[in-house]
Amino acid sequence: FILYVLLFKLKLYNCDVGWQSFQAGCYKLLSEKSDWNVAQKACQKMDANLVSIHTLPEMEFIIRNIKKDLDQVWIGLHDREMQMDFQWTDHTPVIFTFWHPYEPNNFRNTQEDCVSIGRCVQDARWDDVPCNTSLPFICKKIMCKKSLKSKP
Ligand SMILES: [Ca+2]
Ligand SMILES: [Ca+2]
Repeated sequence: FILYVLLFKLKLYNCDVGWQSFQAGCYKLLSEKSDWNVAQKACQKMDANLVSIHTLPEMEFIIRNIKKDLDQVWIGLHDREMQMDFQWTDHTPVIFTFWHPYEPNNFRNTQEDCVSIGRCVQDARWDDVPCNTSLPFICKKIMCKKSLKSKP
């Protein structure tokens, strides 16, 4: 029990106010609609990146606690460099995907190079959409100890 309290305190200690924690990550929804590039830059200003997602529990956490009932939000996945070679903006490896069955599709041969969590509330799967679409977005940063957080 003491260990649990300790872990709980550490969690509170490690995520900044306004960020929600899950495992080693801190997550924040930015509800102001932005194109994908602006969204990524806004995350970087907060020492974060657009969210990367690596497990189903992480995906479920994001749907339940961060995305909630929003129609569609940006995540950090993109194939801007090579078509259908998707990468995360935080440079973590792509080990998990949650595509809608018909995605990614570069719909009607339009360039869809940025990835959102889908329109359907029931089926919050991933869809590639044009990067200039305006959507709310989710930033993520990895927890680190306060002492490591200060900038040079
Ligand atoms: Ca594409
Ligand atoms: Ca698509």
